[in-house]
Amino acid sequence: MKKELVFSGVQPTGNLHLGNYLGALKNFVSLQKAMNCLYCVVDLHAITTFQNPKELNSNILETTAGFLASGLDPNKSIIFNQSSVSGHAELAWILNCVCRVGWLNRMTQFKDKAGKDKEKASVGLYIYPNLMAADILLYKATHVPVGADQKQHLELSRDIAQKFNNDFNVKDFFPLPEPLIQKSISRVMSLRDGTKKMSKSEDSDYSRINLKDKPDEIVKKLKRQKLMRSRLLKILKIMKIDLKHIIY
Ligand code: ATP
Ligand code: LTN
Repeated sequence: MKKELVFSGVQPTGNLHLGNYLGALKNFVSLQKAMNCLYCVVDLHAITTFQNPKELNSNILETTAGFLASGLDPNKSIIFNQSSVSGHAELAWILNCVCRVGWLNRMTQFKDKAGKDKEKASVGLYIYPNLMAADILLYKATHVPVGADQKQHLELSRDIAQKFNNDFNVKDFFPLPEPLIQKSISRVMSLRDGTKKMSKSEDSDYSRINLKDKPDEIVKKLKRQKLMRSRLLKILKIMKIDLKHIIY
């Protein structure tokens, strides 16, 4: 029988927000009850865009604290930092040689993050999805809880696993990992621009609700939000906030 194992990662790029919680962390917590789970703070992914070394160190600790505060239990799940296991970078190199350039060229996250001047993006940002595939395949993980924005990367991980198994004639060596994406809330949108997802690295702190925000800060942000009414109502319902608190 196939051994089931859950793996997921979160980048230490800033404050954890409502999107991270509803899209990923909430699911991490429920999965740890029934399955073996590995949850990783992916610092090697974070450095694909510039990180101040001191801030990165503190963000690694903050993200880990956010994991625990959300309900991850170190007695049930393995929680660790990516760069402490050299196998992630080693397998990523091998997978760089399996993945095709054409596959990476289709990745929409690279296009969004690299912006207009792609020539100036780091090579790391371009091959970021191969490191993500390495994270998962290193442990032969079978299930990967993520937000909807990571679906394309997960499909690429499956393609890489399949090509490796075929090229080296090792059927089933790497299991094809299954994405676990929440049905009800898989993508929480930015409070400032309803066409973009809420994200840690967006400049304006008014674009997101951080898990550490105090109630009055949350109300202040919600009063300034630019979401469609239906999206706003959905967020308010989850947060158990009455509409009257945010309408003047
Ligand atoms: P960054 O802005 O630095 O890219 P991020 O906020 O997008 O960071 P990640 O660390 O890339 O967060 O993602 C961690 C997990 O949270 C992933 O599973 C991702 O799919 C999920 N996630 C991130 N943003 C959202 C969102 N707005 N809605 C739902 N899920 C999200
Ligand atoms: N790319 C993911 C973070 C990530 C990840 C992983 C998620 C890195 N490695 C392995 C699931 C499995 C993101 O959320 N930006």
